[in-house]
Amino acid sequence: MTAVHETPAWIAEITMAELERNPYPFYERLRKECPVAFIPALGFHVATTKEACQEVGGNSDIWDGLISPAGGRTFGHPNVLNANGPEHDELRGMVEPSLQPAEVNRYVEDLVRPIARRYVEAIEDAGRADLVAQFCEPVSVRSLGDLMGLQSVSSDKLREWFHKLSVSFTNAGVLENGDWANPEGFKPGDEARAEIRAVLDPLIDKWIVEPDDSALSHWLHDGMPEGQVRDREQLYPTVFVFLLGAMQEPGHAMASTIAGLWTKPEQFERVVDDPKLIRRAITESMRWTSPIWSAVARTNKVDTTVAGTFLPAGSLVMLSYGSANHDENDYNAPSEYDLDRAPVPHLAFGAGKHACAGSYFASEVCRIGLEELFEAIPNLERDEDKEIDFWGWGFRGPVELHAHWEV
Ligand code: V55
Repeated sequence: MTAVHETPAWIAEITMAELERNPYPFYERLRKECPVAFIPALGFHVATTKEACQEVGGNSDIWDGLISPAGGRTFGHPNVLNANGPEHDELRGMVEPSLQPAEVNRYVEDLVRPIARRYVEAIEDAGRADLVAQFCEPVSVRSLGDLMGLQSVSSDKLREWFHKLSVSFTNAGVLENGDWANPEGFKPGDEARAEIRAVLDPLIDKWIVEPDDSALSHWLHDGMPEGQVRDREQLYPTVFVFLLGAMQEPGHAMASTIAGLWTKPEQFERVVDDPKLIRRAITESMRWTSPIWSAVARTNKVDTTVAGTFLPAGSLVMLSYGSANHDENDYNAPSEYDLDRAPVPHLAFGAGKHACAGSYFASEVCRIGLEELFEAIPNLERDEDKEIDFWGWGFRGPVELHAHWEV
């Protein structure tokens, strides 16, 4: 793949480390100067405006779903993000039944509320906590873990797995010759995958002969002829997708909602006092700091031009939804968290055929988690002595979130 126009010098100087620390300044400039740009450090194009992301993400006549080379290295194929046509229909049809809103409504209160209560109870008497490690991440992984049938896997193990897979998935940097810039960065993902298989293989063996109501048991059996199950090699790549993004991102979203509200103490107060505002607070946080900031791509089946950039067939264009959600054409002062902004739809759940299958489930996990947290600890306050650092280019959220309260 070659860049068709000259890459401006400043783009050639972008490094992975800078993108991970704070991608916003680069992407602000890209939106203005070159909305679909080839980034040498990544070895592919990025689409950075809302219009370009909608055009590329939403038109499956020209564009196939694709993950980055580092994503493919981490998950293997076939996975639901990378599959297209009938193969995608099959995998999407497999994961969707338990995530349909009507189905989520049937189970989500009974599933998530006790989990959220349990993790609130574990911190409420201490008067202080890192809400990322002690609340947002555990509530996120336990909720999905129990839905999938992974009750026997501890929350800490599920957190470790998504962290390791995430390091590997976003290890996108390449050298000028196309080789990986940091091959060591795939080791954590390789370790996690081996451990996941060792833990899940016996569970799968059991579900084959004793189906139950867990999502993974349904993945094995649903839609298969009597007496047959899906081959586990067809499931594992999509299991890894779930054990990364679906485990990690509701936690990111919850933490970013709290961090966003802390930038406007008056808005924080209003949401704590009126839980009906929690949904809106979450929606604005997904726009403000999109948990899946830049993690899926598309590839074009024919030559095409987007936002003035010619893309020969077979180009890889990363959808920078976290940047699209700061597009100045759609949002005033986009870098500000504002509960009261006009509810212009965001792209945090993507677009088109590959739009997030878990958007409703994820939002409900966040809503119930924050309802329980604010109800039990209404005097929750930011620990002003601790910085709030956001980190991540592929996936983004606060690294830690220190709070204290009177007990
Ligand atoms: C995405 C979603 C994932 C994941 C990696 O960009 C990337 C979407 C739902 O999980 O693991």
